[in-house]
Amino acid sequence: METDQALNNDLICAIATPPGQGGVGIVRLSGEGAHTIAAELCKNPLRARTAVYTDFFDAEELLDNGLALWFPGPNSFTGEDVVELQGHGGPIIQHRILNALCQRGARLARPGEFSERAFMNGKLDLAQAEAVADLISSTSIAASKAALNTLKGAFSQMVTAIALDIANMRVRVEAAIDFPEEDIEILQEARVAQDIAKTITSLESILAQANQGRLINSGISVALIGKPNVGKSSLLNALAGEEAAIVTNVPGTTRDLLKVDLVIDSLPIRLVDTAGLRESDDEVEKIGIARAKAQAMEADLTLYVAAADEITTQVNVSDLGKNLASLLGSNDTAAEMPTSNILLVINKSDLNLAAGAPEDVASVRVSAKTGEGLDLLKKAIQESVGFGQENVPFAARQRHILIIQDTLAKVNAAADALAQNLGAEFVAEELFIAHQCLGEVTGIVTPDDLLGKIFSEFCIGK
Ligand SMILES: Nc1nc2c(ncn2[C@@H]2O[C@H](COP(=O)(O)OP(=O)(O)OP(=O)(O)O)[C@@H](O)[C@H]2O)c(=O)[nH]1
Ligand SMILES: [Mg+2]
Repeated sequence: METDQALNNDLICAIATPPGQGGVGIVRLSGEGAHTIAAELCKNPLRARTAVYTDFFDAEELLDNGLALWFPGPNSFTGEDVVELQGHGGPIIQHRILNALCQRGARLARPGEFSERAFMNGKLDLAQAEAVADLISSTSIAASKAALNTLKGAFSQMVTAIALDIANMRVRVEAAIDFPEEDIEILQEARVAQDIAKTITSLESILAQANQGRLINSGISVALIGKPNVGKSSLLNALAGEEAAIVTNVPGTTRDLLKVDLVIDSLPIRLVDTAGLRESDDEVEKIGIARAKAQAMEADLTLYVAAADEITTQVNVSDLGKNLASLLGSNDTAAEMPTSNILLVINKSDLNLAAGAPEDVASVRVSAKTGEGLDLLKKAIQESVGFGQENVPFAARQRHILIIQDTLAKVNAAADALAQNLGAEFVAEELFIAHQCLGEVTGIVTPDDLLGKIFSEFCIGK
């Protein structure tokens, strides 16, 4: 995105309803001249914020009929003049309306351009604009509630309050810079250390909440990994509640990756079944095993599946890491893959009731066949990524988490500089960077290329 484009209010149009057929289809128009062009198409005067029942024409040809709604700027979603033409929901009709608009000077909107304009015109801050996309793509009631809270400003308000605290501290710290001889005393008197400590606590708390907000929003990927025939595909089917994967007693049944999306207590999960890991000369199976290994490295959580009737010795954490590493074919893998992201799943518990779970490894005993232990497994999956059951107050993204982490690091650095009596300017510098950094959540200071990236992930018409 280039700045001149972003600041432009040239006329954009797009179909705002999903593609396909429906009772109603909405074409949205925003920018300078929206009202004039729409009134021309309708051959009818439009009334502000009032639904006008009208025909839609291309010159003399009747295209459709429906409602025209005019929202004069700045009281509109984008802050510009906006018109919605609500006709019949068919792709041909809507494209003809778009065509008629484009012939009169409008251009097709880029993905997310309506939201981008709302942001540029101060109608929404960046976290709120992102929440529009997250609300639309949410996959559970809890996730949609969280995204709506973010859209309504819950997250932004918390961030802004912390930014204000930092700003207040900066004022006091920067005032002390003018008195280099007494700056330490001034900072003490101004209780800066206490306020920095308070800010650190606030940032830690918002970070924990944002992490929940991210999990509920974007979910996690979970890979089923293990030797052939241990029941990985059976587990995928049992968790998904459908026969998605082929199950046979022939080792090496699964070759391709098979991905299933499910939601466990409002945590969206992409579960990936993989080929059983073993030495193989089969060309196809070798490719499948390579893909399985890559998946194990990529996933947020690896379920290492073993069969209860094969478990003879106790496994400990480092053995599990090594075992997996050797299966994955690398001696270094254990180091790269934190054991906290591996969960041992002992399947086929119905076959060997006596096999105990190892005490020193996070593990769950299940039976894909009888369903025993599946609830515990679901809970363990949630716990392993730190997802709580309590209400998630707002939706967040990885981008926000990284920013808050960076801000926290800088405020901690300010606390250290203060504790070591390095002088007010060192404290001021860290607080300055922290302040700038936190502003990126709401977009007070956000590089243009980042904005372009964020909005391009939206769909057209939003
Ligand atoms: N008794 C019992 N048998 C199971 C259980 N889970 C799977 N099986 C059986 O174990 C065999 C292998 O199951 P799969 O789910 O295909 O195993 P897999 O790990 O996907 O195997 P590959 O795709 O070859 O790597 C099948 O005969 C299943 O019926 C279980 O919990 N209990
Ligand atoms: Mg399989």
